[in-house]
Amino acid sequence: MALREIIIAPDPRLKQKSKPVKAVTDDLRKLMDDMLETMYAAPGIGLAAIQVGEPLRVIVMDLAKDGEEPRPRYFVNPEILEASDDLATYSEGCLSLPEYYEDVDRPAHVRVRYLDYDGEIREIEADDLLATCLQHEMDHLEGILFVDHLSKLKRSIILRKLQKQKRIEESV
Ligand code: K1U
Ligand code: ZN
Repeated sequence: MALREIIIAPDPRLKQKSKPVKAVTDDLRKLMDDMLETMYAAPGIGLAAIQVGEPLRVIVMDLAKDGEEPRPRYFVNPEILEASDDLATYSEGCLSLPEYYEDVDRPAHVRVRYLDYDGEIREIEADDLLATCLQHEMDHLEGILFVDHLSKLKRSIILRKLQKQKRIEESV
């Protein structure tokens, strides 16, 4: 396994739409292993392949709490089959927008079809943090960041601060 660099916004790579995976191969499993290691190291609870520069429809996630057994989850080519009308609000963060957290409203419940680590078709009924995290990561596959759900003003403040931070880091 290897750590990959996480792309920080603003970056045009994060705005691209990821491509469906044709087959779950050993190379893809290697990417998922690297993504999981990168996510644990960050630390985070989810990661989309585009955040490490791979425009593929692949997500890894682990929502286990501190002290619980790790529970890695892998979602390849995920599709939302159903989304509830009722919404849930969660203070979201993103490893590509480090240190910013903002409330985002999303459907409280979703049913998602995907391929697992072994390429088997699965369906999952998700609510609470799992539903939020899945939708956040699936947004990444469309080139959407959680700040795109905020007002234009809030979004531009956050992205301008991140841009400034990048310039400072590039100059040292
Ligand atoms: O960048 C990402 O997509 C990962 C992101 C996932 C997420 C978090 C919260 C709501 C929706 C989606 C993160 O993991 S941000 C970091 C974070 O939430 C966290 C970090 C350490 C411990 C617990 C949580
Ligand atoms: Zn994110």
